Amino acid sequence: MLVLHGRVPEQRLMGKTASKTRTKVRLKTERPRLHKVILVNDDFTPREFVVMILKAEFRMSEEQAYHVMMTAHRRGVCVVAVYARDIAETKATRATDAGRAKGYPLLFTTEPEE
Ligand code: TYC
Repeated sequence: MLVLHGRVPEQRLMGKTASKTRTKVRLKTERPRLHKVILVNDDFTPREFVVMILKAEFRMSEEQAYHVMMTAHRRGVCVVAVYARDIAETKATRATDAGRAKGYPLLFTTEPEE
């Protein structure tokens, strides 16, 4: 009886044309990316209204909200906060809708971090 020891070459076992698909095992589970909520400036929404929305939807103090509003006012946009994707989207939608309900073009967008 012939006993083979050690590694038999893959080509020999599978024939000349057959090939094996090797799927890499992922040992690491990456955390889902956080998403930024971004406040966008416009020329119509009153400053106090923006501050009120930031306090209500993003649980900011008057001072934090004023600072974020003024940053968007001066630079065009300001990152408000970061959250898991659905939370970021829900808050951005609720805050944008609150402006729309008053006839303002106030806009909050979201984007993934890095
Ligand atoms: N630019 C607005 C004004 O002068 C105020 C404002 C600030 C509006 C930030 C939107 O994201 C905003 N009334």
